[in-house]
This record gives sequence, structure tokens and C-alpha cells, in this order.
Amino acid sequence: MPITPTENIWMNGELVAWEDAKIHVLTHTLHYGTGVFEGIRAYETESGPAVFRLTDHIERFHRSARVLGMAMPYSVAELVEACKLVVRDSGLPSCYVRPIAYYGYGEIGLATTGCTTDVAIAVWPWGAYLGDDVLTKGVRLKISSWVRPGHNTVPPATKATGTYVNSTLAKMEALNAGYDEAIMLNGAGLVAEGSGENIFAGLGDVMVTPPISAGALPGITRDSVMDIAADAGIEIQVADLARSDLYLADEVFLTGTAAEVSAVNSIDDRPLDCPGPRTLAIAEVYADAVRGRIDRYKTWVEHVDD
Ligand code: PPE
Repeated sequence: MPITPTENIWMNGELVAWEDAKIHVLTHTLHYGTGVFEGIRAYETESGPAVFRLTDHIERFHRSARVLGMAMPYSVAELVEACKLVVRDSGLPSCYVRPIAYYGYGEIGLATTGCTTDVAIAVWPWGAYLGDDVLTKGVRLKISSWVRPGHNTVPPATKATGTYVNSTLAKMEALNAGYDEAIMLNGAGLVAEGSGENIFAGLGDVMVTPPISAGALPGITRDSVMDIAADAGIEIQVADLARSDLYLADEVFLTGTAAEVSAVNSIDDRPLDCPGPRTLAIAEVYADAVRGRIDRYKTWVEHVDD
């Protein structure tokens, strides 16, 4: 997707003009995939732009760094304020927010000893991730030939930049085969997640989503959807899913900050009820919740003008 530039990018505590926010080609993370990042959305609300579950995202950002053994130079509170500042500075009513922490220029070689950790936060307008018709036509999924890395390979529950080599391979394989998105299985052949989304499958009265131990990212949208479903009387279970469970599902949806709640049309060309009734009910509440329209979920909405 082409990027639409905004005015400034936050780099190590300062706002830098978009076109000057550059790094050296010998930046450590460019070579070894040793960074961590987040994907967050700010939505237009009645009281100005608000970032959805900003603190939760920044806490995950810190956890990802901790897993990599990376010393994060800014506290959660500092990064929350920095994200709000960049959103405010952009003047955009809604946008995508991308914090990234990376080992910078100065050391080369696999060891990260002595590397500096640099942090940047960019925002840009980002529309529908999987198309404008995700709640009407839905997306066509293909089970990937690429396997989600194991917990002792590249930790899949960590939002590290290097992990996305796996996601990109899967995504491109699916797109080249004429599908919209890939679903990855783990080394045991159980369902993990999409290249950039978690998955929920309706099997009779319950909707099932794989556990983090299956190789899924602890998605913040996944977590929000579990609360929304519980409040709406829709039963959700966290349990392993076999590939055949996906073929037998009545309805399936994907969740992610970028993808929001996206209905699934088919998996490996096996059609599903799309959009399914639970998918639609949850998607509708989610769309209102992120925009601060539901009192019960107001704590999720962090205004940038506070
Ligand atoms: N799994 C993966 C692999 C993943 O990348 C995401 C987010 C999720 C699950 C859902 O997590 P959450 O956003 O917290 O609900 N994927 C990001 C897209 C990355 C991209 O640049 O493309 C996102 O949705 O921001």
C-alpha cells in the first residue's frame, strides 16, 4: 500500500520532518531483523482523535523488547505521550500509528552488545487493510505452506520485525495464488493465525480462537473481541484448532488493528457463511467501541487532546 506522508515523525524524542526521518544503511536492525514494533489505530471520536488501547499496545511494545533483551530507552508513559503528540501534530482525525524500536548505527555483527536502541513513531492515514468489502464479500483465505515459527525459533508471540519475514512469505504466497490472506499453521499442524491477524472460527455454539501457545500473537483486537463477545452473550473458547476444524466451521473472522474485524468468505475454496451473524454483531460493536460510542468500553479510548 502506498504511504501518504504526514508532516513529522517522532525520532528519539524529537519531531523530525517526514522526509528527514532517515537511517543509515548499516543500521543493525535493517540487517538482522532485530527490532520490535507496534501497529495502533487512532479513530475520530466526538472529543477529537483517540488512540485505541494505546497503553496496552505500548505495554506490549515493552514486552516485545524485553523478550529480545533490548533495553527500551523510554518508559510506557513517555511513549504513550509521544504517540499522542505525533497524532496531534499530524492533524489527522484518524490514522495508523507505528512505533518501532531498533538497534541503530554504530555496531555491526550479530551481537547486540554496545548497540544503541533508537525509537521512532510515525503516523499515516490507513484505510481498510483487507479491502473495503470485508463485511460484505469477506476475504478468501489460503492455508499457507509456510509454518509459523516455534517458540524456540523466533518467538511468535513477540512483535519483532524479523518475525515478519515469515508473515511476508505467507502473504505473498496467498496473493500470488489469487487469495486475500494466508493462515499459518504451527509446527504441530495446528492453526496459529493469519499473516497479520488472529482468527476466530464458529463451530456450533462456540467461537474458537487458538491459544498464544499455538503461535498466535496476543492480539489486542483479539482480546477486545473476547470482551465484546462475552458481553453480547457469544461464547468464545480459546482452544487448538485443526485445519479440518476451519473447513467445518460455519463462520470465520479475522481480527487485527489494521484488519479490524474482517469476515472470511472461504478457506482453501471451501465456502463459509459470510458475513456470519456473530461476525457482523461483533464487528458492529467493535466499530462503535473504537470510536468511543459505547460507555462500557470508554476506557479503551485514549484521547490525544486530554
Ligand atoms: N497476528 C499478527 C501476526 C499480527 O501482525 C497482528 C497485527 C495481529 C495478529 C493482531 O494483533 P492486534 O493488532 O494487536 O489485534 N498486525 C498489524 C499489521 C501489520 C502490518 O504492518 O501489516 C496490525 O494490525 O497493525
